[in-house]
Amino acid sequence: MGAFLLSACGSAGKASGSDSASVADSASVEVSVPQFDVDSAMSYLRHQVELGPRVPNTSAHRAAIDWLAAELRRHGAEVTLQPCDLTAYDGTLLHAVNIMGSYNPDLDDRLLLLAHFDTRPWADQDPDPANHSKPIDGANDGASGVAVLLETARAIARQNPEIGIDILMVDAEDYGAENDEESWALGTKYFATHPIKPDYRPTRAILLDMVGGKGAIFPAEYFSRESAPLIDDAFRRAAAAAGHGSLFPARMGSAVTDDHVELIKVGIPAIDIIDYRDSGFCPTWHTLSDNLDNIDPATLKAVGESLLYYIYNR
Ligand code: AHN
Ligand code: ZN
Repeated sequence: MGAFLLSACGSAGKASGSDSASVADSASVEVSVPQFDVDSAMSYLRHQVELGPRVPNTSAHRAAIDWLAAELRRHGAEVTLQPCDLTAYDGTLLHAVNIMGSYNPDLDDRLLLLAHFDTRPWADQDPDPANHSKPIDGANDGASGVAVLLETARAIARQNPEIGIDILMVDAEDYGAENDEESWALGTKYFATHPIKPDYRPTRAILLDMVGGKGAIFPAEYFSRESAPLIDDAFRRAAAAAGHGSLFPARMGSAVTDDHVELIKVGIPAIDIIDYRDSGFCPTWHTLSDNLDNIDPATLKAVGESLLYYIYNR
């Protein structure tokens, strides 16, 4: 993996004190970016954790599906459900549902934003082996990406970005086996190979994964750079312009098998915004410590503001 360079363009500043921040891009055109309300995002995150672990085939998982579809509808999206029965690596039949909320459904140029909403049934990375068979809260691994996307939906409902946007909550990402790459991202694999509605095809995609951790950092991800260097550059420029450049450094993190890879396999350029440190994934990853105590609202806010800047300055 080679190093890469990019230059953050311009000196865009951000006004405060109103609902919409006024920003000037490099061509000095006034572009209005709606506010990302981190308290609202946190309430979306907390609600998911309060439902209980969103493990496929449980009542908390079914409650999450109903709630996600209702929230997207409440924020004006046209909602499509994609139920699918998926066989996990251990033979378990997972009753999965992908949930998509579409904005400007008639436009052809479509940005797909996705995050998984299911949570891992086993804290198999916990330091205490006694916890390895217990389910995790998934405050970061699952709920954080969903929370940012729901708050993004709320912003889009207030201000139409005039491009096609699909917000996809994918199921059955986290029921995988450590030594089996094909056992992860089952919901997105199904989505990528079975059109959720006739003629549906996004132009590009951004995946959010573990976007609420304390001390998070989001270097570039290998398959993202291979597949979509221009999207990755543009996202990092947007983050810098929104004041969050230090969280999105222009250097390589790691190669991560994640939902975006299933989209890349079918030719959709996609990037993964994922917390990756020198020590690996966020230290709470697949442990019982992936709970509300280890969420930093400032991380959610940085990711949410960067994403909104990207959407409204494309
Ligand atoms: C693997 O562990 C193979 N991929 C990480 C994808 C993931 C799991 N993201 C969140 N949980
Ligand atoms: Zn996980």
